[in-house]
Amino acid sequence: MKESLVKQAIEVLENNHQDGGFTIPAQGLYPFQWKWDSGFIAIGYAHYDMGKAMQELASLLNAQWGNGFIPHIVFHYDSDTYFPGPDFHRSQLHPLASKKLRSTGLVQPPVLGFVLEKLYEVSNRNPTVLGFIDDQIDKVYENHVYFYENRDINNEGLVYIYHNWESGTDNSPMWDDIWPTMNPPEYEFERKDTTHVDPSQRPTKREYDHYLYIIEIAKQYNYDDAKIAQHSPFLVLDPLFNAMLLRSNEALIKLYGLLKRGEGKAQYLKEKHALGVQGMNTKLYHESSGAYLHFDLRSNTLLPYISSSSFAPLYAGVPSGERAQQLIQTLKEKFGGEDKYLCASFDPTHEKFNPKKYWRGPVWINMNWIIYQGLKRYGFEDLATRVKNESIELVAKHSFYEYFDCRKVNPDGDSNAYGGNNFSWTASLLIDFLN
Ligand code: 9YW
Repeated sequence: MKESLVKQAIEVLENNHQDGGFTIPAQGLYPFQWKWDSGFIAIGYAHYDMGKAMQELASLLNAQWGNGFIPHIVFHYDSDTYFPGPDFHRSQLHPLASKKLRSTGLVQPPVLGFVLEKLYEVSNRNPTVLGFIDDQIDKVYENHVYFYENRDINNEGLVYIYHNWESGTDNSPMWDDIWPTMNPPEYEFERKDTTHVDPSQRPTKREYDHYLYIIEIAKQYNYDDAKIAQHSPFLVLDPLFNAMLLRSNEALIKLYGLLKRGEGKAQYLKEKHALGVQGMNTKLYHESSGAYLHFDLRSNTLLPYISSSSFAPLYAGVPSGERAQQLIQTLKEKFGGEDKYLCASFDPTHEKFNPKKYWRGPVWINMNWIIYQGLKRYGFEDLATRVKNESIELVAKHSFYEYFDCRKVNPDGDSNAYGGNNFSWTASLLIDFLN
C-alpha cells in the first residue's frame, strides 16, 4: 500500500507542477502559487526531487517585496478559473511591491523557515542544499523582520493578521463574531470556486462580501501596514500564524548557526522569539478552555473558540510541560473520540461545528502534519502515531482530497472527502508521513 500511495502522491504533485517552476494547489480551483502551500509542497518534493523542492521555494521568494513581505498568492500568469485575481488585489498599489510579479497584498502563515530546515534534514545534510539555504535564508529572515517591525503593534512578539485569508483557515467560525462589526456592500462578482466544488462545502456569498470589503479598505491605503493596523475592521493575533512564525524563528537561528554567519540576525530573532513565546502564554492561552485561542485586537478579547489552530503552539515548543498536558486533555476530550478521525479543524462539540464545510470542521492534512510534529516534540508518541495513521487512512480510503469528514460513520452516507481532489499539500505531506 505504501509504495502505491507514494506513487499516486508523486503523480498528483507532478500534474500540478507548472513550467514556471512552481506548483498549484489544485487544478481549476486554485490555479496560482499559494505561499504556505508551496512550503508544504516543497517538503514532499524533498523526498524524491530536491531540485524541484528548491525551485518551488525560490519561485515563491522571487515574488518578495522590497520591505520583506512575501505574498499569499503569486499570480505568475493570468487565469480565469479563480476569483479574486490580480486585477482585484492590485499589489502594485504598494510602493515596495514586486515589480516583476503580481500578487495579493495579503500574507499567509510563515512556514518557510522550518521548511528550509526540513529540506536540509531530508537531504541528509547535503552541502548543495546548505548552499541553497545560504542563498535564500536572508529573504526569509527579512520576512520575519517585516512581521516584527510592521505587525507587532504592541511590541509583544505577537504579529497580527488583518484578513481571514491570512490565517489560512478562511471561513473558520472564529471570525463569525467579527463579521457583524462591519457592514460591507453587496458586491457584484462572479464566484469561481463554487463552479469547481459543491457550494455547500465553501463559504457563502455574504462571507465573500466581507472578505472583499477588508481588502478594499487595505487598497484604499495602498496596503500601508500602519494604516491597515489603524483602519482594518479585522485585526487578530492568531495562535497558528504566530506558532508558525516562532517555529520558523527557531529554524532560522539553527540554520544561521550551521552557516556560521548571521550572528546579529540570529540574536534579533532570539529576542523576538523569547518575547513571542511569553506573549503566546500570557495573552493567547485560555486556562479554562485548556487551549490557545485567537485574540481580537479590535474588541480586545479572546475569541472563545477552540480549533485545530489551538494546538499548533506545540510544534513551536510554546507550552510548558504542564500546559502541554492540558492541551492534550482538550484535544482528546473534544476532538479525539473513538468515533472520530483526528483532527477536526473546529471543535466538534460546539454548535457551530460543520463536518463538511471547509474550515468549519473537516480534517486538513497540513494541520494534522503540524499537530503531529508538535505531539512528537513533547513525546506524546501514541497520539502522534494516531494522527499520522489516521491521516494516511483518510487519504488511502478517499484519495488526495482537500479536506475530510472527521466522523468515522457519516450518517448521510456521502463521500467523506470534500473540496478539490488531487490537492497538492495532501499529496506532499502524505509522502512525508510515509517516509
Ligand atoms: C481560497 C490554497 C488555499 C490555502 C488556504 C485555503 C484555501 C483559498 O486554499 O484558500 O480561495 O479560499 O483555505 O489555506 O492556502 O490551497
